[in-house]
Amino acid sequence: MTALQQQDPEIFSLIQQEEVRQHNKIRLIASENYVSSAVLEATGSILTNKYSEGYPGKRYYEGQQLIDQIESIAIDRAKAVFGAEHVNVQPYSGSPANMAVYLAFLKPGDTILGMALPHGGHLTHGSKVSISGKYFNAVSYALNEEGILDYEEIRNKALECKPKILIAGHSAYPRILDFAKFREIADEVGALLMVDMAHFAGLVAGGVHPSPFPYADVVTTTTHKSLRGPRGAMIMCKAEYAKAIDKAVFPGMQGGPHDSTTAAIAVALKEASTDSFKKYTAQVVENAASLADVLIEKGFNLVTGGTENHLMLIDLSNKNITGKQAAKALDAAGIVLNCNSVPFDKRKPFDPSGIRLGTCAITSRGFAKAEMVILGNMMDRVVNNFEDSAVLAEIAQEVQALCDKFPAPGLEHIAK
Ligand code: DSN
Repeated sequence: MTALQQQDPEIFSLIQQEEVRQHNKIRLIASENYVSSAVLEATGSILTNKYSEGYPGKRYYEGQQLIDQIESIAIDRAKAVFGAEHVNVQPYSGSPANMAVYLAFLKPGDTILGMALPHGGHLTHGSKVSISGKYFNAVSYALNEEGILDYEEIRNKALECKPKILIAGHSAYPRILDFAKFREIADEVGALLMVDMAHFAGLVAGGVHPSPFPYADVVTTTTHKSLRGPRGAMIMCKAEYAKAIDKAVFPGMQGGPHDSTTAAIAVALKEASTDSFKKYTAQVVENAASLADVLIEKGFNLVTGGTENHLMLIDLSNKNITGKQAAKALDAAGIVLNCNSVPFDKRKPFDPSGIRLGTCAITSRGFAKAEMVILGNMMDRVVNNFEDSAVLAEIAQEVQALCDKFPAPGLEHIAK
């Protein structure tokens, strides 16, 4: 018996059931992944016992001999992987990381310009329900009719509102961003360029997506999506902004960093610098393209007509099913993703017209082209039979049989 099993069988059992769920399901939530056992081990280590306000060599509490080394290794590895001049590995997650950037450079009421939430942007890029839209004058740019970024529209908006920060980045945009264009616009209006690469950080690390680093003043990212690390975040910036960023993270936004997360970020970054990670990210993109081909062939309407990264956004308006109905039916069939607004959606965000999916997690467990064909066919069957629980149950069994052949990282002990 493990200590947890003995002391808290209720929580132990729920975690065990979640392990089985993560093994048995095809996980397509575009922001999720499977971390390695090494990342898990660091995340669950005794480093959680330590408090370390401050930065390596400049802490408020003593006993940092080893923590300083861990944080410095994480920083150095991030610099090496991304070619960043300065790195802060302490943000608790992506949202506080973005807030820290605003705190570093803005006063309440200042203007930011980011991608509209219903068009694929993130809550923290200025949505009115987020602090980013309440404390700042948040202006947003939208996509064109085809669901593609229109850089002329971004430029016009920027010339009009003169933002202090121009934000590039997204949660649900299946295309590669033109960072050079964003830089040009930022320079024209005298704005800082912030890139939130949370979704595609792993692809940048693996060299299969253009890097924002030559262009951006500040880059934020979570560490747990395509980068396959623990739940955390980093802010990377040009050296000239290092002081402002560090001061904004601590003491501006946060107290002590989560040292166990910092260690796990270091482990993930070591993994991200390997050839096998490069191959993994190439496969993520290849899998997304293969799955997109199958779905298009089945008559699914992919926003922008396809994908260039790890994710797809599907408008189901032509399929006689809402995003929520599709997501629920797919979940019942063992295929897990989220419903999502599509650009110019006529439905409400909680009950939108689309679904979003990504290939990071399934690629981590070894799915490749053949499995994308099987998966695309299964998704089509679910959508065509979403009210037939017998068909959904049959597909769930097929999903489980497929998953049994592909043990996921960290969950090898569940595989039969
Ligand atoms: N919740 C994340 C996502 O799913 O994209 C973003 O914060």
